[in-house]
Amino acid sequence: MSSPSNRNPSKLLEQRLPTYQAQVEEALDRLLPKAATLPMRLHEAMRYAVLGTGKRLRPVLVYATGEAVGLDPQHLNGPACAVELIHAYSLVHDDLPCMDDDDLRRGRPTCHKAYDEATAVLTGDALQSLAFRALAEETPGHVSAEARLKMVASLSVAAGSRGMVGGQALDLEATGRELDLAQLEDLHVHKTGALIRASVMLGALCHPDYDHDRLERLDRYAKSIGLAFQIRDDILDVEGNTEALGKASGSDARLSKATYPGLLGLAEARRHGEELVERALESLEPFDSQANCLREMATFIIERRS
Ligand code: GRG
Repeated sequence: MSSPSNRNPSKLLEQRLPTYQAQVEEALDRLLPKAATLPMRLHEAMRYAVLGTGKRLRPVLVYATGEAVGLDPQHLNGPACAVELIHAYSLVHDDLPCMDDDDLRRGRPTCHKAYDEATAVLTGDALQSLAFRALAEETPGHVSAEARLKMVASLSVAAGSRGMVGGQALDLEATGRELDLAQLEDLHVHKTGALIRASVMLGALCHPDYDHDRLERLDRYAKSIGLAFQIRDDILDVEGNTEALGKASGSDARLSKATYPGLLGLAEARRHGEELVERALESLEPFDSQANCLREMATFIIERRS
């Protein structure tokens, strides 16, 4: 693929973001069963939960990691769809009355409000299954069966009880309790960070025999931006407004959740986020300009407004 070295790096993500968002949207649209397929209400709800909205940051990370390791992002739709489907399922379940009980998500009624609770539970379940199908069947042909299995295992660990679901369990246990910084970090390394790390890893694992040291650096990058992402999310929950966020602001306070601004204060939380972005950029030092999109993603994550 073409080297971005002769482009203004600060403009790269501006170009890539809409391209990659459109690419994954089209791939998801193809992958999701049509709304007219039986059972129609379930398929309609699955399409409602996934299509037409969302920043698609995790798929963009898959594509941008592909760029960084010298792959053609056109071939990475399988892993890109897989991480977005897991993310969409987690949002549907997280919004349920038995979890955060939210009415608004991505600027629209949450899945259980637009449909009903049972349909929302099944929607999340089916999106999770579809994610693994995307990974197993839509991963580029040059990826060996062994690497494919490794990718399935990585996503499974990231999504499961040692990853995102485990983080959600810690979050539920922590509601109304005080956490120290290490406990808060542990919660978010699992709840939000695991899927962000998996997004980067799946992009890199599509490269046969990718350099071990560089894989570790990519993982360190992903770990840092995962936490920075969560810090920004906590800050936006305090400072953002419901319209811009597309979900209710102030919900952390309503649910008595431990947050970075709550623990550190807003200024220190911001500083901690910036430090994590610096750490992420340091991890990418040996990479050439093909990693510029990843570099810009790190900055975007901490500056985003929604
Ligand atoms: C219920 C199984 C289960 C897991 C829930 C990740 C998670 C665990 C719940 C999501 C709830 C939440 C708001 C977490 C904070 C960070 C986060 C994932 C924010 C939403 O991600 P964005 O900003 O959303 O990427 P869009 O809508 O742009 O895709």
